Amino acid sequence: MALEVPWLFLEGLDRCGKTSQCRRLVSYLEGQGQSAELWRFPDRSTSVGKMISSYLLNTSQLDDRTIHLLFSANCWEKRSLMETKLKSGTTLIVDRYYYSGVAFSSAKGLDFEWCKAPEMGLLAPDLVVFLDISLEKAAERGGYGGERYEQLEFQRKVAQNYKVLHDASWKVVDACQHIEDVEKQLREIVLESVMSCQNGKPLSNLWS
Ligand code: DGP
Ligand code: NA
Ligand code: NA
Repeated sequence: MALEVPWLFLEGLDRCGKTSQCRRLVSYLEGQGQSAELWRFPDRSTSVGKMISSYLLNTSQLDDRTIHLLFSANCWEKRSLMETKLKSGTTLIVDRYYYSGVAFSSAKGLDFEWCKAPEMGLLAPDLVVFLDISLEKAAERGGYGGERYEQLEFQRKVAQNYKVLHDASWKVVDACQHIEDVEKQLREIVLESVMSCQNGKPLSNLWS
């Protein structure tokens, strides 16, 4: 089945501004009369998501591979709803998706291919947008340090992993810019992808 709406996800280090930008994009699209929803991974509302949340808040401990598989399971449990939404013409703007899994879990030393394996068969998006922020700038922003991974040394490794994962299909936006300038660039990227979707694009799976 061909889709006439794009869907995309935003990736980046903690505090790069993804969440605010995702919200702004969704209201923009709705203002244009388009059906759009903001999704976010991890989705902390499910029972798997609650285990992830308590791990991130340091109130529980889990083996590195176990937590990775929970992050994957959290994507899998939303897969069929995701497909339904997309087929019904809703654009999904997703705050993190599978690249976070590889970037963060392999920062603990897990093998890249091992990390990618459980994500095979998840829906592949039309577009990955990477909000690029320097480590120092991210650390200066409010609230940093609250959760398990929000530490400079760890984020440095995550940043290196994103560089390895990065390919030519990603759009990179400089997230050190003023919030309105980031927003403007994201709108342009989304409009471009709406145009290229008008003839219908097949829905595909990872990792193809
Ligand atoms: P937030 O986006 O603020 O809800 O934070 C989620 C945190 O979890 C963030 O530090 C990135 C991290 N994360 C997201 N996906 C994965 C994953 O699949 N594996 C691991 N280890 N961490 C992840
Ligand atoms: Na976070
Ligand atoms: Na966030």
